[in-house]
Amino acid sequence: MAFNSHADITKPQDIFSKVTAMLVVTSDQATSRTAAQRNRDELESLCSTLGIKCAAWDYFNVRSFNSATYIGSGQVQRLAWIAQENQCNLVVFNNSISPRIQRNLEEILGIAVVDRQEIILQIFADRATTKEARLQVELAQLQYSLPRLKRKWADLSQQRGGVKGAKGSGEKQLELDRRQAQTRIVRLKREIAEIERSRDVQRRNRTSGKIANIAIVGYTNSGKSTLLNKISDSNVLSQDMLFATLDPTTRRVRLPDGNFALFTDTVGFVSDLPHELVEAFKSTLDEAVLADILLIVLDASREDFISCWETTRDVLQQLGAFEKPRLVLLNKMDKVTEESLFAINTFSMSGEHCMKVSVTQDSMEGVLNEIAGMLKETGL
Ligand SMILES: Nc1nc2c(ncn2[C@@H]2O[C@H](COP(=O)(O)OP(=O)(O)OP(=O)(O)O)[C@@H](O)[C@H]2O)c(=O)[nH]1
Ligand SMILES: [Mg+2]
Repeated sequence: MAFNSHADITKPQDIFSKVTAMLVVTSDQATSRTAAQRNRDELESLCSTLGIKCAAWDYFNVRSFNSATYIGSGQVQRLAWIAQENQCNLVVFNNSISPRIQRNLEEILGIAVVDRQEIILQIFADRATTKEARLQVELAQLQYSLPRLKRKWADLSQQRGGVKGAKGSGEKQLELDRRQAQTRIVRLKREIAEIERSRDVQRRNRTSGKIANIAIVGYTNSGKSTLLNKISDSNVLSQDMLFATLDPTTRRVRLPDGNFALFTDTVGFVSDLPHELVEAFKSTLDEAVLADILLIVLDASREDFISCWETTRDVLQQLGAFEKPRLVLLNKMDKVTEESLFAINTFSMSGEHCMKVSVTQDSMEGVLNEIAGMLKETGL
């Protein structure tokens, strides 16, 4: 049997199509209700990106983590009741859950249980169009599903219950699948490394010259591609959806002082990006590391823009790029509500180098002027 892809293992598209989900947000006492609500909203928008209908949600306060079911048996009963009342056939946890807990919950509830990480991986899988992005997503999915392979074979053994010898063959198949998955992982890593090598050559050409590199980074859906399109007359896909961009695009832009700079649009960030994805997309995320200046786009019209800022800052810190000269664009000012203005003004007075803009409404001349000034300061 040839091993094709992750889809052969858990068939996520089967799980996600035509499903009605119940969302579960867990937190400890320290998490405020507003933060839980925000987590819920983001989880719902991630789910609806995949076409999953969310019919119910609940907030579980986890005082002590239960190693078998995470939330404890009493709470599982409540979850089961709500899911049944709302005719849900999928439960989505906002936090990561271990393969063991996932299996236990599925057994008790009798419906599929997934976590936010699996939802994000599936969105990336749906979005990946180029060869590199597809390989990177497949690698991330395989690494995520390897410890979960048992789940599928446990289900199969159950269906085959009573058939003599079936359990043994299931286990053998599991071992075979594991080995095939591991071989595929090695192959994928090799192929990705090859693509990375040729990308490195291109990058070296880009960075060896005198021309400055600016990475456009930030939370997903903040307006990064819209900005690149506007300053370079390109047509990178820009849409009101999460993770529209997976591959970096670089464009040469003439600055108001007559010098040229290379602007690179990058993959968007989200809080708790699955570590398998961060690892697989390392070379794409490295665009920020290689840049001379970071242009951070923040959607200021989001009530939780401060959390988006914190996530962006954390990802950049993890990459070791946060200390680079940076300019924060507080974008979508045309959509900002009165209530958010105070938080936005507080942010802009915090000492962070930032500008209030509306990429869709304003000319980007001011932004490009600022970049030209920063380049002069850094001697580029
Ligand atoms: N109202 C308003 N909408 C904007 C503005 N800038 C961008 N948008 C909209 O925001 C949505 C997301 O824009 P994108 O440029 O695709 O965002 P992105 O950061 O590239 O997103 P990903 O690639 O998904 O990470 C689009 O529908 C844009 O039209 C703005 O200044 N005002
Ligand atoms: Mg984009």
